Amino acid sequence: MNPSILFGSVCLLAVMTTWGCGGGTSSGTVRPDGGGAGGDGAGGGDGGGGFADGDVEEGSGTPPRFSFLSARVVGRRGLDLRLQIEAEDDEMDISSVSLRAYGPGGSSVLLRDSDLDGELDAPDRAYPFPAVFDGNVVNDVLTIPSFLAKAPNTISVDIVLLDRAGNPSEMRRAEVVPQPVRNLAEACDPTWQIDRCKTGLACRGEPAACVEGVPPVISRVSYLRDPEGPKVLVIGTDIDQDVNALNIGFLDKSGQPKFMQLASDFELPAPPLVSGFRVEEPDSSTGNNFFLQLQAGVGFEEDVVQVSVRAEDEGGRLSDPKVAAISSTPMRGAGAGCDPRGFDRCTAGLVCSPGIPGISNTCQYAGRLRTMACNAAPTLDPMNGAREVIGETGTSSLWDAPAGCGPRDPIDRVESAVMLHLATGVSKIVLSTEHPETNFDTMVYVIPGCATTPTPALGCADDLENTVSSRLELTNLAAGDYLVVVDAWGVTGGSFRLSATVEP
Ligand SMILES: [Ca+2]
Ligand SMILES: [Ca+2]
Ligand SMILES: [Ca+2]
Ligand SMILES: [Ca+2]
Repeated sequence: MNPSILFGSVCLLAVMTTWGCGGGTSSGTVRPDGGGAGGDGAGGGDGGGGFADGDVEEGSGTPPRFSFLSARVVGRRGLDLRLQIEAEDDEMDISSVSLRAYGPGGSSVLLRDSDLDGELDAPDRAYPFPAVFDGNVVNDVLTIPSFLAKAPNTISVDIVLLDRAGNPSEMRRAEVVPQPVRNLAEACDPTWQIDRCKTGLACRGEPAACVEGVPPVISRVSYLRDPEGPKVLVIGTDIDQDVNALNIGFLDKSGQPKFMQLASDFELPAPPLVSGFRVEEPDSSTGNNFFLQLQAGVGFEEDVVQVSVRAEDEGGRLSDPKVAAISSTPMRGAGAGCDPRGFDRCTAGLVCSPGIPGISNTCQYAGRLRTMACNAAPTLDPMNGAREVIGETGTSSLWDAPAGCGPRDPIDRVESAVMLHLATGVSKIVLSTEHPETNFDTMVYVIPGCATTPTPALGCADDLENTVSSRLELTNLAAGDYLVVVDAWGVTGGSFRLSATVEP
């Protein structure tokens, strides 16, 4: 768990993403570090990492072989790192990229906050690389969103490719090519790959040139009661793709500013009373649409009965304010349209599917969706060599972690389903997400069969000491098929590596 902003001793979780990279519920190939709520992905241990010293357990097959590597800065804000990778692998099983970064003078740049205490502490970080092979050759691009937000001094990177068996390639170094910045009226690349416009300018037109930007527009705000504390949901657009902050105002029932104390736990001296706050998200980098979800502490809505929201872009341009009064979440029945971001909810036994914002979603029977998810799930078969799965959380929640597994028993968090096949019984099995590919706060639990109806879990694990990754040990497990759920504790999911180690 990693609460971000604290609100009177209770938690306010903030997540803002663009739809293009997941809408806070799903993820692209590599998801950005979500702002706020458990934002910086943690990856626990170093087992299997390309730079780990000595304890890499090399598996079968042959290692990937580099033929070309380049690195450059791309993106709307010049914060994304684009790696062009050409390599070969005889088994065509390249699965991740392990990376180290260096600043001026060869100084090592810290990339990872392994214990999520807010301080970066580890120099290596691994990213899933779902490479597409042509024969045994890969020529692919891996873009890491917001890489330079955390590591702004990076001028070169060392890369090691890892395959599914854990074989590391030789290390390759690439100098990071900077992204040129264009001024008003200069030609520009609207995809931000070749260059970008100066802060506050947009790239538009035929041929594309840097022009003055326009303010964002907020299309919808809801302020909804919730057992975990009221939620503020905001969606809007900015055709310049440069929203970087949301200003949230607290109002009483007559629409006047309401002053509250925004406090960290036990903070002294007590912070001043404020009638609102600002959520900054300099990391969001793509897409015209933005989405913000905030959650305040239980009871907050008794004092603040309305909120007003204004979006602000990089040029300081403000949207018109939009006000929402506290209300109950609208409920939808089977087959009805729904919004997967939480503007409404499906009634009991139904799930808003497919859970992808911006397209048509409807309330569907959860049992049917669970069967489909089990059928589509990758399989761990540790007796037959399938000892790990690298995956990403999906777009909806079909299972919840059992009560007591993690703090505050979050529900409706996005997850990934993995089937575990045991040909024979085992005296012990260890399921772990403690790997560098894991970049969100995981909870891991095991349920017999596919669990299409509520079924007690055989065990659940949340955080290991000093990391938010999970390690679940089960003993005396009979032969059969089990469902392993890699669920998110926080409101954002991400990518993970799940390993299974068995003792017969
Ligand atoms: Ca290989
Ligand atoms: Ca704008
Ligand atoms: Ca879930
Ligand atoms: Ca956890």
